[in-house]
Formats: sequence, C-alpha cells, structure tokens
Amino acid sequence: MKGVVFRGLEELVIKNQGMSAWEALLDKHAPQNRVYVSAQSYPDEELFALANEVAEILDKPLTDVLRLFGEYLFGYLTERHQGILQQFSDFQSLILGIDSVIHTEVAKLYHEPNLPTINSQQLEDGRILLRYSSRRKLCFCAEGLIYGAGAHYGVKTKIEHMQCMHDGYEQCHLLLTFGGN
Ligand code: MNH
Ligand code: ZN
Repeated sequence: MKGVVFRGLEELVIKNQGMSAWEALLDKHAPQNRVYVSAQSYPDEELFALANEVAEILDKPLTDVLRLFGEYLFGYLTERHQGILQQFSDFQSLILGIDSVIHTEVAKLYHEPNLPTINSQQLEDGRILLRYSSRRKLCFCAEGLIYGAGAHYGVKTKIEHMQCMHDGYEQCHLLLTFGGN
C-alpha cells in the first residue's frame, strides 16, 4: 500500500486521538523510525495492524473503522490530486470512472500501485452496481470512499453489500442507490 494511504490514516488518528496515540500505534506496529512517504510502498500487513488496533482502541468493529477511514481518505486523496477530481461534474460520473479514469491516472502517477479491480455498471439513473475485487479485500474501505464521494457532491447514497469476498465470493457486489441533493 502506498504511503499516501498511511498518511491519510495518520492524519485521521492525530485529528481524533492526538499525536501521542499515533506514536503509540507506530511503536507497536511499524519498524523503528517509520516515516510514510506518499509515493513509496509499505507492507499491507502494517496498514491492517494499525487499523485493527484503532478498532480495538475505539471498541468498534474493524469494518466500521475501515468505512470511516475510507470516507476520510476520499477527501485526503482528492485534495492531493485535484486534477483527477476536476474531471468529474457529478457523483455518478465519478463512480462510473473509478477504474477507467481515476485508477488509470493513479497508475501513471505512482510507481507500481496495488489497485483493486472495480467495474461500475449503471442500472438506471441513480442506481449503480459496483463490482469490486482485490487481494486486499478492502471492500469496506471502498464503501467509505463512495460515501466520501457522495458527501463531496452532496448526494445521499445508500450501499447494499449484496455479496462479499469476506464470505468467499470472488468479488464483492455493491449496489448503490443515490439521488437528491
Ligand atoms: Mn482509490 C486505493 C477504491 C477513489 C487513489 N482505492 C484504493 C483501494 C480501494 C479504492 C478500495 C484500496 C486498495 C485495494 O482495495 O486493493 N478509490 C476507490 C473508490 C473510489 C476511489 C471506491 C471512489 C469512490 N482513489 C480514488 C481517488 C483517488 C484514488 C479519487 C485519487 C485521487 N486509490 C488511490 C490510491 C490508492 C487507492 C493512490 C493506493 C494504491 C496503492 O496503495 O498502491
Ligand atoms: Zn465485500
């Protein structure tokens, strides 16, 4: 996972729990003197260990923590890549462009990123079936990113996790229903 993702988590933890909480997390789950550089890659296990401990501290399910993190991450990433966000005029076109535009752009900007495969299919206006697959099974983080995008455009979004890799399926199916402002 790229450092930019760790830095998003770092910012979120420091905002909510303070610097010393973050340092304690690093002490426990990262090598000594770890500094996350956005463009560099770090072990996925390190992110999972950090997220797991945050879940324990907050006494919340890991899924909730990943969803909250994803929601925050959307703003964090788009602030740092404004050119990417500018290509979309609304929520629907952004969701339809995650794979073909956003992650294609990411693949040009970052050296060997580990990206999920996402296929967004419009069913009708206001409904998209999003198929997600990744070795990292970060579908709850994907949910959060989608909520973050909805918040950005002021669009109310409902996500139904119809099937999930965590239940043994090859891909997750997220049914998005959205509309209104
Ligand atoms: Mn995107 C990683 C989903 C928008 C840049 N993205 C991930 C991951 C998920 C994901 C899930 C975690 C890796 C995995 O599952 O294997 N991303 C989304 C979704 C949206 C999205 C559902 C929109 C909604 N992503 C964006 C935007 C940007 C971006 C917008 C940048 C402007 N994503 C990234 C980067 C990574 C990533 C960078 C990290 C890649 C890596 O660590 O190698
Ligand atoms: Zn899932």
